[in-house]
Amino acid sequence: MIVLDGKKIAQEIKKEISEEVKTLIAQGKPAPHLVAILVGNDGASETYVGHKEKDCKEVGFRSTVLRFSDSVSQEELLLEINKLNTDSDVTGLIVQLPLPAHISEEKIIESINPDKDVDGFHPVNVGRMVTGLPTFVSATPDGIIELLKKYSIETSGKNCVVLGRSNIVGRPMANLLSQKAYPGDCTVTVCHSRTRNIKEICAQADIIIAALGSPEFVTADMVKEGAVVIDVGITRVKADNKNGFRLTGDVKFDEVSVKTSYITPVPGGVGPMTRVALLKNTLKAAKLSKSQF
Ligand code: L34
Repeated sequence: MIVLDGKKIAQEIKKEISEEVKTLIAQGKPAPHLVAILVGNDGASETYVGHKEKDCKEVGFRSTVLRFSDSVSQEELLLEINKLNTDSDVTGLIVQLPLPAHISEEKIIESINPDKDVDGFHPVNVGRMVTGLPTFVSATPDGIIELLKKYSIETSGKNCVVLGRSNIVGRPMANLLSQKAYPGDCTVTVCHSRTRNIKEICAQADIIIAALGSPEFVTADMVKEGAVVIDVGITRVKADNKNGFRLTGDVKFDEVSVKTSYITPVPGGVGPMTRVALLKNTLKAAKLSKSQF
């Protein structure tokens, strides 16, 4: 069994990105600038955005976090996004999810300029991804693809089971793995809350991508000997330590890992790869941006 070291791979890719940033700057171009909108005080979102800020600094990007209280109106957010959409000093723009219930995530995502949508959530970019056109692929699926590639994991003709059908992970992941590409060329099954015989379906899988947000859902009896298991879940579960919680994946790591050929840990697996995929998209946006060239 090999533990896929997302943290290490992300570090290597960050080094490559920082070299590219140095080249841009040597050419007299501005450093890429990522703006993140953060609404409310969700502890996990604070942590993730904090990490993203630090990552930007590490590779030489500029970054700005715009904070709003959870009582902010949808109109106010839309106005801010409109300003950023046309601000030539802003390369990439993300709105950290989830948003408070009174704000429509769809409306917010649709309002982002697709050329700055480095999360790859805008329908234009999702459509381009689905049809196999160059685009910003959403960060978590892109990070997983990169991880499979770095470890040269065979995917062609494999049975892949994706657990979860969210717009930001399950659906794009299923689509990418079914595309004619490497990594890809899989036969993909998407399971969700209404799926029957989920255990039996998982037990047939060569590759399992667990993205339900349900702690330790995947148990050893659901996993075939030699399977590849990618754990996207990262739930804060109450614990008796200084934080008051521990991070728990969607996979029962101890009992599942011994059956697998490759498995991602939580933390240190998919999370750091998600963040580095965002950096790659922001660099791509900078290179494509007309206003900066
Ligand atoms: N708009 N919203 C938008 N874009 C995204 O790409 C995200 N996502 C998801 C939640 N909402 C979003 C993230 O950024 C999940 N996510 C994310 C980002 C980073 C990490 C995990 C999830 C991460 O850094 N994980 C670390 C541990 C972090 C910790 O200490 O809590 C890890 O090693 O897994």
